[in-house]
Amino acid sequence: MKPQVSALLAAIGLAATVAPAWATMQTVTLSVPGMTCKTCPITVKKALSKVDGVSKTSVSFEQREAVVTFDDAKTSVQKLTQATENAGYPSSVKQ
Ligand SMILES: [Cu+2]
Repeated sequence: MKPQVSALLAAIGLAATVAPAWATMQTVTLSVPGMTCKTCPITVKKALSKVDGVSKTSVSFEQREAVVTFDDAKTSVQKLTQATENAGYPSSVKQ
């Protein structure tokens, strides 16, 4: 391998470890119909906040929804809905 090629690969590897250039913050609204009382959002918020890459979570009991801001390089919508489901509150993306 030519020296300049390995140097380039090392630079790419370093960049990917430190901060992927393609990482973007995304916000998704999840419909969480299973919330039945005012303490349910606490459980849902806690479950979502524990997901690596989630930076902000806002759960509304009245709207039965959770608005989540996350780093799409670290997590995905699927992981978010999985997290609420594991906590006992299946959710889906609100369109
Ligand atoms: Cu409840």
